[in-house]
This record gives sequence, C-alpha cells and structure tokens, in this order.
Amino acid sequence: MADPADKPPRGGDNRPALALHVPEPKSRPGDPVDFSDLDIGEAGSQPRPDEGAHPSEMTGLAYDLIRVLGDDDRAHGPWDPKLDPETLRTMLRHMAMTRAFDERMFRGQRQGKTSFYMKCTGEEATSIATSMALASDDMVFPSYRQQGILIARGYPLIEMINQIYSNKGDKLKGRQLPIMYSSREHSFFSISGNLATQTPQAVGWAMASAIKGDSRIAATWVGEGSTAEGDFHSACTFATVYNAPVILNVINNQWAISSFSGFAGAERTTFAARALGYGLAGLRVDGNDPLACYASQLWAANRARANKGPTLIEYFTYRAEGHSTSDDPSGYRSAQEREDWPLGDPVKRLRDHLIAIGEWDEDRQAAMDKECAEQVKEVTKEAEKNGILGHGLHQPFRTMFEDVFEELPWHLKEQAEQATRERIKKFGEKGPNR
Ligand SMILES: Cc1ncc(C[n+]2csc(CCOP(=O)(O)OP(=O)(O)O)c2C)c(N)n1
Ligand SMILES: [Mg+2]
Repeated sequence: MADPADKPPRGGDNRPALALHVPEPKSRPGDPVDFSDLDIGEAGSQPRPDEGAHPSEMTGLAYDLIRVLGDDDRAHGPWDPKLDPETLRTMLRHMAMTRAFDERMFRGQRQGKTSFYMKCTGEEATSIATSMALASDDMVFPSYRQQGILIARGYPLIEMINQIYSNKGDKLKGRQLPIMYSSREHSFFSISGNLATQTPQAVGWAMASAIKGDSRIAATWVGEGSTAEGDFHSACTFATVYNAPVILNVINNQWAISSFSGFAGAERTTFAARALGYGLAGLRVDGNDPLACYASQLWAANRARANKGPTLIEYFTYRAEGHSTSDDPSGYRSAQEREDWPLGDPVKRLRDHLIAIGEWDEDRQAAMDKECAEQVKEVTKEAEKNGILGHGLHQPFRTMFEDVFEELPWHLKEQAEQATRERIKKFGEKGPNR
C-alpha cells in the first residue's frame, strides 16, 4: 500500500494556485488590428498529395494554407485546378449574383419585408467554388450561410425570396425561419437552426449511399463555432469508422455571432487539425481563394468517390459583415479587422485573375454587376406579388396543422377548429389567414 505521506498536500498548503484561461480576442472596437501572426504561405507552395493518400502522410496540410492565386493574380502550383475561362466566368457570375442577392435581401429586411436575413459577404467562394467541384446530384447538407450553393445549382431566385418572405408562394409554407431553404430536386438538405445537426446527417446519408452501392457522395458545411457541438465530433467518428463518402467543410470565418473563434479552440490548433485525431484526411485552405476552394473540394470528392475515405477541410476566411440582420458587430469587434484582413475579397480576387489572364475587363465586370442587381430587383418584385411580411398573404393559417400526421388526431382537430373560430372572431368572416 502506498504511504499516505506520499500524497500531495491538501489544498491550502503549498500547491500552486490554478488559473482558468478564458479566451479573449486580440482586438475590440476601436483597437488597432494585428494579423501579422497569421502564417500565410506563398501561393502554389503547398504539396498536393495523391487523392488516396493515408491521412498520416499529409499532416502538414492540416496546419498549412493551400493557396493557388498569388499576389500577381495568377494561378500557381500543384493545386491549380486549371479551369477554363468560361467556367471561371460562371463562377464569378454566381459569386456576383450571390452578393447582389444578399444586398437586396438585407435591404428588404430593413424595409420590413422580412423578419430576418443572413449575408455571406466575403465567404462566397466557400460555397460557390466548392459546390461547383461536386456533381449536381451529390447531396449537400449546408448551414445557413451557403445560399451560394443554391445559386450555383440554379435554384430559382424567386423560390428563395418566397421562402424569405414566408409568403403564399413559399414551398415550405412559412414553417421555417427565413433563409432556411430546402430543395430535394437540387439535392439540398433542409437547413436546420440547430447548429451542427447537419454534420451527422450528412455522414449518415453518405453511409446509406455506400450501403446501397450508389455513386453519390455527401458534403456538409459547418461554421467553426459550431464545431464545438458534440454533433460534429460524432459525425467525425462515424465518418472515419465507416469510411463514409463524405466531405466535412468547416467554414472558419473567425466569428460565431459575437464569440471569436478562440472559444471553439482556435487558440490551440487549426480546425483542419481536428481531422488528425480521428484519422481523417485534413486540409486547410485559403477560403478567399476560389481556385483553392474548388481544387480542394474536388480532391476530397475524388477521394470519397474512390472509396478512399472522408476529408475534413477548413476554409479559412473572414465574416465581413454582421452575423445576421439582428446583429451589430461594431459592438464587439474592431472595424479595422475587415480593412486589414490579409486574404482579400474572393470576388475581387477571381475578377483580378480573369483580368490578368486576359479573359475579363472592368467594363464587363460593371455590366455583369448591374445585370445581377437588375435581375434580383425584378425577381424581388415578382415575389412581392405573393406577399411580404405582415401583408397576410401567407399560407392559410390552418395549414400549420397539416403534413405531420397522415390523419389529424382528434385533439389537433379540436385545436385547429378552435383557432379558426378565434381568428374569425378577430378578423371577421372575410378576414385573412383562416
Ligand atoms: C445548437 C445551437 N446552439 C446555439 C445556437 C445559436 N446560434 C445561432 S448561429 C450561432 C453562431 C454560429 O457560429 P459559426 O458556427 O461560426 O457559424 P457562422 O455564423 O460564423 O457562419 C449561434 C451560437 C443555435 N442556433 N443552435
Ligand atoms: Mg463562424
């Protein structure tokens, strides 16, 4: 038996006091910003392993930053996806359209046409370039900031706006928060407000695809803050155990509403390095470099399709705007951050690349931006005919009781009747929303 005298002394004796570490962002409103500690390697200098490589052979890429577009606006190195100019222009157009759409919807919220909207400014490449590297029937499980996927997949803008306005054209019948789209036809899984739930769902879908001997893979997008949820870690475990054909995209925009990424573990390691402990392939990518976004997603898609295993990819980017229309970032972070952010703007970087290779010019860009803004404006007007917030032109009130049970149980029937009676009393026989 151990001698009790060997035990460390009890508290209050001469043991050192413990100290809890509470992460604190490096700058707050009004402070100068310093991004100099970021290790941003030269574009083209990161190795591109074989798509079937064992995760242990590529640990360096979980800490590095895969980049293709250099300061000279040209593509460099082994990750250059060598896309033709037409594809690059399509990518640029999707990105410009997403930005125009965001601007219009944000304004619509300020005008009281919807209750809520979320922009993806500065993060367009992480949804558009990545989804362009997937097949159109690969199943995507996005978060709320990947509207670019729907735009890239050709989902009609009017359907998006109907959903945002929760009007009578809304296919989801006003049952989802604005921007929480869903489209089976576009292999776009319903967005959930419960963060990170999409990650195990994507892995489960990918496992089912493998069980059935299908050829489609799954991809999910999750914010860096949301990786602190248990769901994300279960997803990683299932993905590695069953070698699921799935891509786990972590969008590290450095903020989770007002919490900086340190609260999700960013002070200690990279999000891509999470992959290592699970035995997943891990890549860390410049999320503002559309070519690097495309190339890394294609690498992971080819790997998954060849049954070589899942990949976790961290896209390092910056949330240029507020979290949502309900947020004001000037209360918790320095405005200088956006100015000084060293990886630039993804739309501008792709535009400058196309100009540098002689496939684009400022005039064409201006014309395209104008066209996108006008198209969004027109479609918005069209959608407004179906109603906006508060105009009563939403789905009939009673539909909230439908589509859950094949046959409405008696107690819900009673509730529906009572609700209708009360609304008639309030609004009259010809009143709205019955
Ligand atoms: C399970 C859960 N916890 C908390 C929230 C509230 N919430 C909504 S968005 C958000 C921030 C998420 O940040 P991040 O994952 O980094 O994504 P980003 O908004 O930056 O794209 C939080 C905490 C939620 N919706 N669900
Ligand atoms: Mg975030």
